Amino acid sequence: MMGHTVTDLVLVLGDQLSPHLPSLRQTSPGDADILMVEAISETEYVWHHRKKIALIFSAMRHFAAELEAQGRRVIYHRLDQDEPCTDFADGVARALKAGAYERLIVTEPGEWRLKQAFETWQDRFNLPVTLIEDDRFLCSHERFERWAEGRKQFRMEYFYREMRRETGLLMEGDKPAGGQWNYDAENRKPAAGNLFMPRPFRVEPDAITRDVLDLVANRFADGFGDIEPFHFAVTAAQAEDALDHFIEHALADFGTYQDAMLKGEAFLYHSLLSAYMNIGLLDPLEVCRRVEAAWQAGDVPLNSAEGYIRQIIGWREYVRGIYWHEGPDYVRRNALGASRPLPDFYWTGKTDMACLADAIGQTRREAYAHHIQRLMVTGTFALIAGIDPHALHEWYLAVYIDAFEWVEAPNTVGMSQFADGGLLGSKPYAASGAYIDRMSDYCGDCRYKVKDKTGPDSCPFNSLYWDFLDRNAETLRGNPRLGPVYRNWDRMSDEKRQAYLDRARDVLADL
Ligand code: FAD
Ligand code: DLZ
Ligand code: SF4
Repeated sequence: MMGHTVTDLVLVLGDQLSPHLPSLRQTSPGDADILMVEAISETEYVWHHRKKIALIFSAMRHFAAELEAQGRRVIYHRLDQDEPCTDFADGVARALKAGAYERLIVTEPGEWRLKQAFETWQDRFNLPVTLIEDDRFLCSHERFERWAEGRKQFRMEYFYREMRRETGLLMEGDKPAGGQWNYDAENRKPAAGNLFMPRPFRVEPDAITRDVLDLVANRFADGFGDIEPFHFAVTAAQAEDALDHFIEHALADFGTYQDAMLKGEAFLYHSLLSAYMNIGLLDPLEVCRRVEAAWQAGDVPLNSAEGYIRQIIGWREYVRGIYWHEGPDYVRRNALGASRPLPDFYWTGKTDMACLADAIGQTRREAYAHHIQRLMVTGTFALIAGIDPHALHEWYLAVYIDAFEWVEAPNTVGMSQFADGGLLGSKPYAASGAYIDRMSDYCGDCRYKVKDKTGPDSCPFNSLYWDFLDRNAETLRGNPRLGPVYRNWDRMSDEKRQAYLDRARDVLADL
């Protein structure tokens, strides 16, 4: 009989479910076993939405079955087995006890927390541990460092143009298609409800998903968010169908209504593809090529195709670069010294502010809110109310289906809360209620009055906005983009300024 020739153990994480994962490409069934672990530690590092746990477990189980069908041997630890693994190291230790592996291979994880832990394993397990760079991104660490070198401020737009040139997406020779790099000026229209609004893509749960839903319901009985209905894609083939659905039904209007919000409409013209790209079911560059092809075929306008592609090869790659460039302490930054605890209504959705109640309510139900709800409703409120950015970071990391630290943290700590002091954005996304009123239909039914500035029923955003600027004047007054705003504040009468500050004090006391 032939001896056992398997020498490598490949650990595959719950957001690495791609057949083209470098650690899978670089090993073959004959010489490597795969290890996948539903780990207690991973379900507990934040209070994850139950749909997020269910998506990851179901997608992991489906992926393991696909690997097995390709002839791979998969050691798979379930959370509902007799003695579940406490963490990844526990899973590795068990595998090393059972098999004589000579090397452990992992594609680098998406978080500093795990990267730092994995770097101790070589000594801990007395075995060579190879961390391979994750090449499912367009911009390697080295490429981002080259871009970042010598820049005092990072601006997405310049990074994005380089990614356009390097991928050739929407390029005509060395010129951007249509003559402009960015069509955002066309992308700020409010939406109105209509019967033809696209319905989100849905998959019926199969037996594997049903098992996982039962596990999550039992084990996380007090967990955050609704488990059912559960209609996410859990395989690459289903995620492909979700992409087709988006391109056919929503992409054409994506650009125009990108910033719009409508009561009771959680999804509008958004793609709902972030989670699939983040866990590996869809390849981001493939997604962009499909979007470009839809534009080339004349099916969708340029402002939508460009707007969509920019989010992926621009924002998504840019925030990832910043996350790794800035280091593990990035999530602790607090440039504005904000320290108020996160209000309970971020978890319960119970608030009279209609915009927040809607965004948080749908977050509880769907584990989803689109970008403008995250940035300009939950994000702006926390910013102007002075909420501790780390607490808010943990909230975003928990509640969204697509949340992994490499993408969530720069969006929260940097873009939304300005807690990195303006590294990522040129000014804080502070706004009064007027912005939400312009971009949504929330204010009409709200208990608060968006046109009332300082009265007892005035929209809380109105007074918190000025209170925020006043509170942070020392840090923000010198910001060139805020100069006109501070001049407005200075021109107000003392009584008016005091009325804003008094109303803000009452609003904050009520939190
Ligand atoms: P669409 O509106 O259809 O956009 C298309 C794609 O572009 C998305 O799928 C996503 O891959 C990418 N994208 C768009 N905006 C961004 C962005 N700012 N950064 C990175 N990628 C982007 N996105 C996550 O994937 N995970 C997160 O944990 C996350 N946390 C966020 C926290 C805050 C405070 C904010 C303001 C934004 C956050 N985002 C996050 C970015 C963005 O809100 C989501 O990517 C988007 O809402 C996902 O829904 P969608 O797939 O329907 O996106
Ligand atoms: C988010 C998550 C959860 C809830 N559970 C698991 C798990 O049990 N096993 C696993 O391999 N991955 C899980 N994940 C995803 C990891 O937390 C993710 O790989 C890291 O956060 C790195 O991005
Ligand atoms: Fe939100 Fe203010 Fe409008 Fe109410 S009035 S929905 S609190 S912006």
